[in-house]
Amino acid sequence: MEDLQVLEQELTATVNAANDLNSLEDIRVAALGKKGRVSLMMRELGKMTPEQRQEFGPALNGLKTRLLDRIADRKNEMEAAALDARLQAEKIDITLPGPAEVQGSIHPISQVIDEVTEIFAEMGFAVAEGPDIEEDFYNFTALNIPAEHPARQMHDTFYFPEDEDGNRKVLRTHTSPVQIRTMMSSPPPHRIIAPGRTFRCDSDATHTPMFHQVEALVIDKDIHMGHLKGTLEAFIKAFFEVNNVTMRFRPSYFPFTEPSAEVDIGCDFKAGEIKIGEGDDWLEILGCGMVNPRVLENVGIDPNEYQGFAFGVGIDRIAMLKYGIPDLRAFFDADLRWLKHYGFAALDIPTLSTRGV
Ligand code: 2U9
Repeated sequence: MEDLQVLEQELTATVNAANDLNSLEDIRVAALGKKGRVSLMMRELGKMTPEQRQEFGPALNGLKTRLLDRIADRKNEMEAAALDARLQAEKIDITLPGPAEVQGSIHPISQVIDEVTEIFAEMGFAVAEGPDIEEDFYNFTALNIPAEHPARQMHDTFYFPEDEDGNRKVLRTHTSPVQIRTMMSSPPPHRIIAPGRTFRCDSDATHTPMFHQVEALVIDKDIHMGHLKGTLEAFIKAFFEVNNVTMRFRPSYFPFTEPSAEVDIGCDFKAGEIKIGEGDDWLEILGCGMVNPRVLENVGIDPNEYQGFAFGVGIDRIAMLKYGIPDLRAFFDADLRWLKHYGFAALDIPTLSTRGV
């Protein structure tokens, strides 16, 4: 019987020296396989006296266990080293631009959101944000749209399944819940815009289930429709980069504003092109109104002390108008050729801040 200590040292050294999985397996078979050196020694145990067996049995078993552990450890070391090497070899710097054929650019909707934000920032408005998945209270009830109100049907809402308390969350149908959250979390005055994604279960040539809005809200003392009109005029002139704009306020109805109006701007349709600002034609551009006193009460603001105005604009629509994009659905196709045509260079500067430079 070989000296077990010497044998263990020898086998361990070969395991340590193995540098690929195949040679490690060969070493295992040569030691512990059917005809391996350790296995053959195990067979010899049968021929020994009980006293010899009592000494060699446990010693041989111990050797076998330690050798198996060492082989498993060596295998793990090799696999970890192989993974490290692969990660090093496959490392890519995602901050570098890709090849020209897959290089993107700023989407027109992002560009328009930046432009609108810039214009309102100049007028002292802060940007407010909120969740896409909303509670019924913020999306409807606080906005004077109680359960069973016909306006809920107007909104073609995407509902989530009922939770254990019987409440159903919704994909927000407008960004108005952001203003409710703002008014409930800090005292007036407020001067905010809420740009973002909105969702309605509607899809045709002029509607997509996900679309973008920007809404504005001003709450202060002695606010009246003159402030609303002046703000809208400044916004439309800056956004469409025109010096004059004619506006027409048509009476309308929204549960959250009273009185409410839809606003048309003067334009000229000539040779398939729209010239915005003046002309004999009218183009519907947004909805607005004075914040309904009931909405103020719902968020704990005294309507005798504070008043406000609000308006909402469809981002996708004004992007199409400003940049001459004919088909709404192209916004969501992720077609790089389309983006090359209509997209904007990275770091392109929104309209307003380039003025006077
Ligand atoms: C609060 C109070 C009032 C926001 C308003 C509109 C009118 C409106 C549409 C424009 C095009 C939606 O994307 S669109 O289809 N919006 O006409 N939005 S008033 O009024 C508010 C909002 C929040 C607390």
